[in-house]
Amino acid sequence: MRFDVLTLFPEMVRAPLSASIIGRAQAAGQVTLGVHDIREHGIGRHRTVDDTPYGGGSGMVMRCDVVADALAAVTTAHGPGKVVLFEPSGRPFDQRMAERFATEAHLVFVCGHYEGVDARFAASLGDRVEVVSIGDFVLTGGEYAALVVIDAVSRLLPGVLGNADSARVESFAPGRGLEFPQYTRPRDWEGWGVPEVLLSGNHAKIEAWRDAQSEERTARVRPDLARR
Ligand code: J9Q
Repeated sequence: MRFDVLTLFPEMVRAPLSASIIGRAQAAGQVTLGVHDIREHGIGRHRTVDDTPYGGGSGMVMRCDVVADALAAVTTAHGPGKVVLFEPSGRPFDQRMAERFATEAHLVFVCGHYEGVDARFAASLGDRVEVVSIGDFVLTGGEYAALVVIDAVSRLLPGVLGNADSARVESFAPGRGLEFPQYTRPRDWEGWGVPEVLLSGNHAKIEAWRDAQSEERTARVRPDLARR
């Protein structure tokens, strides 16, 4: 799968994705990442990428012509792809969206900064763009959102997770609550033991205990998930 990221801060995106499992997926050719500096398409000697909002107000708005030129350069070089624009006003990202994105061959992420991108950019793309938010909080820009989505999508691709990383049944699968608590050695740590049932070797009892723990945790921490 190919990911292209359009950003004003390429170094924020490249380095984190070269580490760990996604780094290994790139080295193995399962994931190809292109990172592109929007400023290369900026206007004039100062490579201007933003301007003050029509109608007034605080902050700066990214110019639609600049962002559209940056996108055109990527699609000319690498073919069209589904465009994902990160904005606080987007549709909320979740595991179902990750699964849908994982069926695409090519995703192009556009990371807005300042007070976002001129609305005509998304409007001009129609069905080719999805405006996405990763949660109800304010970021300085879309770069961390792109990292979150690339991680969540990449680990769903065939072969990206090794056995040790395990694609086991997980939280956020439809109808599933939160994970049960996990323990490993040492068996006693500064007076903290491990629940006796996990040492019992009785797998039916262990499964029942884990199910009860998941249910209790989901009801307490995520009543919104418990209800569905
Ligand atoms: C671009 N706050 O916030 C939550 N999901 C995405 C965002 C975001 C932001 C600012 C700029 C994306």
